[in-house]
Amino acid sequence: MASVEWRSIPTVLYPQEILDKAFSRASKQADMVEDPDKYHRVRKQMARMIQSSSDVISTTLLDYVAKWPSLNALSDFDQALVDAAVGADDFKQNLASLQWASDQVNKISGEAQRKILRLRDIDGFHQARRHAYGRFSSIVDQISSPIIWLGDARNVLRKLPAIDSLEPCIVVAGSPNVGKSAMINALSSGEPEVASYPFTTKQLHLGHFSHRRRSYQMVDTPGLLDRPMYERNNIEMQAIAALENIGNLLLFLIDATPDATTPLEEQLNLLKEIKHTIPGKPLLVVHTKIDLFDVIPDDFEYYISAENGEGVEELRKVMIDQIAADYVIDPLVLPDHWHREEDSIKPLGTTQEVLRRYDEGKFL
Ligand SMILES: Nc1nc2c(ncn2[C@@H]2O[C@H](COP(=O)(O)OP(=O)(O)OP(=O)(O)O)[C@@H](O)[C@H]2O)c(=O)[nH]1
Ligand SMILES: [Mg+2]
Repeated sequence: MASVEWRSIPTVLYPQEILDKAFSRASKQADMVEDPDKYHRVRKQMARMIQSSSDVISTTLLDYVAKWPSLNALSDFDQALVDAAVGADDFKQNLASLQWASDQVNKISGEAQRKILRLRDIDGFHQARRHAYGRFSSIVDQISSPIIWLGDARNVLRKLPAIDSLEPCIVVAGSPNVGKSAMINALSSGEPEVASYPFTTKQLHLGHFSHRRRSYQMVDTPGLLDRPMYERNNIEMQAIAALENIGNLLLFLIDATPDATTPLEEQLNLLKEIKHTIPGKPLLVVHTKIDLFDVIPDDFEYYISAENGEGVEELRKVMIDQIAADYVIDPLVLPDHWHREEDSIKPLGTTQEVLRRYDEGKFL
């Protein structure tokens, strides 16, 4: 399950559309009032129009507030993405103005209803209703820029990658064209998801594979970790911090073929810089496009070809082992390659715990 389902954020109506919806619903409600006495009929109709239009406006606005994810509940990574994409402060403030407007509309509606109770003439009822409508429109007008902002932000947020912060995540870095996307495709079971990053026009590949019931995510970092520090802006730095936060393992890809877009020396400089930017994160250096080599150089520790699949399964195993080694915090949860020695059987916890872990595939 993804931490945020950005795609389920509802469409945001334009301010005028909200008012139209409210007033047309209210007119229908007024038509349904039956009373042979004109005085009582008009009074009921006007009261109902005020009630019904304020209900529509306020529930529409509150529904937006409820359906938009609350920033504080998001993972650090998602918060950084939202901040990079649309600005976290704007996000909070604009949602808060919707809440404010909803409260105002309810307040005006209550006042208008009470006024109608005090009035004694048909003209007065009409006037009270018109006055309330005017005030509703003015409130909705006041939040038209937040509403329009939310509509635009929704279109940006819908394209964000949904990364599950509870599952392991492998961050793939390297200079342009080294084969990051191709590697993710080669390792993924099924079609990788293609999402947009807010800070680059490039597309981001998000791949998955599973192993022993755990889902491993792989994320591309186009335009993010592939250029020198001084060229990066704040937003990108923030995204890097977020990647650092969510990533369990960093893969640095090197294209050492003579035709590589970036000279090898520059790629190695970038590697140095990344080690410096993201210190303390497990990092594997992987040589790509191995099919273009006649002989694999001795100093290539890890290598793959997305073209013919060479090295792909070996790399997968190394990544799983590396992540598992990192995940072992509970001494009772054993790493994947753990095996029992006959003479050193350790206590494994209660039968139930053992069965549960067995069930989770931890002993398989
Ligand atoms: N021969 C060969 N070509 C490859 C291999 N992997 C990628 N390529 C080619 O290298 C080029 C770049 O591959 P991508 O996967 O798009 O590289 P990238 O690092 O994602 O590039 P950017 O996202 O632009 O930074 C493409 O033309 C691929 O076909 C490989 O294993 N062997
Ligand atoms: Mg790519």
